[in-house]
Amino acid sequence: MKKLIITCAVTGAEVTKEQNPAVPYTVAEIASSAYQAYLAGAAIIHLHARDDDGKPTQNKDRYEKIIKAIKEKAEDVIIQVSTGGAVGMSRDERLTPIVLNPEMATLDCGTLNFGGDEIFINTENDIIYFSKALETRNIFKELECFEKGHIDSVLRLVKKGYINRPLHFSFVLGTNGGMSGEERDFMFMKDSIPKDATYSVAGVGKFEMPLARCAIIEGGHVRVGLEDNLYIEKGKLASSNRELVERVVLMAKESGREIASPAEARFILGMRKQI
Ligand code: KMH
Ligand code: ZN
Repeated sequence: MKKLIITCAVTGAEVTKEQNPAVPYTVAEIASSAYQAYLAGAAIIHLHARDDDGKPTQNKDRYEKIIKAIKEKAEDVIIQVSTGGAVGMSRDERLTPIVLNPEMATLDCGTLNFGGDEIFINTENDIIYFSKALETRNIFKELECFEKGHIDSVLRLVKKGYINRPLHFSFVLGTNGGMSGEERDFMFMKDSIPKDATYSVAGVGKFEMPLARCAIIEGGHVRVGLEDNLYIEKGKLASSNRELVERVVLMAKESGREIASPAEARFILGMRKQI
């Protein structure tokens, strides 16, 4: 089996310090949390930016400062900027950080309810617009799919030439409004993508660790982090992103799966031809 690529989603746009004081906001906090996750085994950092008070922002300068601070310590780590941003942001606001030409970025592949009155909007034209923006800059796409219909949309857009290979999916399961995160949901998702595609799974909340285990066993890859889940176990807050990554590394060890370095992750995903 291929080595396991661990992505750490360090802060996101929705979770708060009130929910878990370990959620990083400032440049220094996000960079330090990302570095600790990298030391524990994360090859990819899924990055959102926040203002010092925690408000989500897609501001270019803020991303630039965070990326610089991460790279100062973890030079080879893969930075994956979010183009999802936060609910309510416009297309172009969401795309702002790609002007920094990061190695990787998310491409959200469908609209979904996001709890209460919130809708995370990704129309077909949005997806085409985002895909073109990323491909023009040669930024590697992670195709975020929150339910099976999103995979179907991707495959339709691949056929029409709007999304090009390599196809690397992220199944984000267990959101409030998306597909649930039971093992059968994961199996359905992974069996629905082309054979030459790769995938990572991000289980939200209580689904994080059980789905990480499934992906480890099935040869997929894993995303964990405070963006997706605030707890290390039922009723016990995670002390850091690092602790969540360490838990995955332990599970991988138990299953005999080695952890991919950033260089190995680039090769496995087809971002580079050689390690
Ligand atoms: N914060 C969500 C609205 C992504 O990073 O691309 C979107 C999100 C997905 O987190
Ligand atoms: Zn995100």
